[in-house]
Amino acid sequence: MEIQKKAIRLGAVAVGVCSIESLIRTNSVVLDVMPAAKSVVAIACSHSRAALDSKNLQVKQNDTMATYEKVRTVSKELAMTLEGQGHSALAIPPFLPMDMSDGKYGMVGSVDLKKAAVEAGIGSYGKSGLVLVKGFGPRVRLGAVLTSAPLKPTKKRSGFLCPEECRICLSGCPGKALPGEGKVDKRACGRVILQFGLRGMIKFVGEMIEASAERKAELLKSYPFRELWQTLASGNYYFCFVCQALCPVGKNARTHG
Ligand code: B12
Repeated sequence: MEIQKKAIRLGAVAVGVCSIESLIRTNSVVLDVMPAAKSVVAIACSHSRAALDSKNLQVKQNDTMATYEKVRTVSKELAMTLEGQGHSALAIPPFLPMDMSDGKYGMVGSVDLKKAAVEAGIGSYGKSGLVLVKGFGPRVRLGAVLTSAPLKPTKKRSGFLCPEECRICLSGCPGKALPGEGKVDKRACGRVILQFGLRGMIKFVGEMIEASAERKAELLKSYPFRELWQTLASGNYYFCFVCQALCPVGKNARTHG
């Protein structure tokens, strides 16, 4: 309970605890991260609604980086607090760095943070596949701390927050990546989101290798090259936020949804 209060004091908008077994059962944790782990503290930190609603892409990207930073800071602090109490504890990366080896390709986190959030009772899956948190909907970034401390699990939420008839996220998805029922076509989503991430980089470098001297000079001055540079310099590789921004749950105020 103390650790949950601390998470809120540090700025998380939701926190809960689940057992490591609940993640092992569903293959949602890479066990060698911390074989001694007994419990998982799951947290959510909130985006700025105005930033996600803005028409300006850079504002959304900046808010995303700041929210990830918050998740990192809060989860690191919680891990250090638990270690100070004599347990082992570590913070899970909320996005990068990821395992880039063959078979994982940077697409599989060491903990499935959505699953951890749901098991810890922070929220529930929405039709978009994102976890919706009461008062914020999907406008949160998730984090987790693994610890050897035998913490008491919080109650799982049974409610489904999506309005029954709502299809806003499904029909609004620019990549047509959301067929419904929480399913996500990762390839279709990635085509839009990761256009200047690793996927964009591979395409660009491939084109560069094949290009004539004249085309090479053109490519170096092109928009994609500038955007790829910015991805590397800033660490942000997200270029779509539509499913987070459109969701009516938690869109206007903390008291809604
Ligand atoms: C790789 C990745 C992606 C990839 C692949 C997405 C995917 N579904 O795996 C791409 C690039 C496509 C992507 C897109 C986005 N992502 Co992403 N992504 C990740 C990342 C880094 C790893 C995902 C992972 O390892 N999954 C593990 C695999 C096994 O999960 P899975 O294939 O989905 O299978 C699980 C589910 O099916 C689940 N499950 C079980 N029962 C049920 C039932 C239902 C109904 C559902 C839906 C699922 C479910 O159990 C399975 C096994 O655990 C996570 C961070 C993390 N470590 O979790 C963020 C993360 C999932 N992404 C996030 C976000 C916000 C996004 C985007 C909005 C992009 C953006 N602008 O930030 C989009 C959203 C697309 C969408 N509507 O889902 C957030 C989600 C926050 C939230 N509120 O839910 C996370 C948690 C990052 C964070 N730290 O907050 N992402």
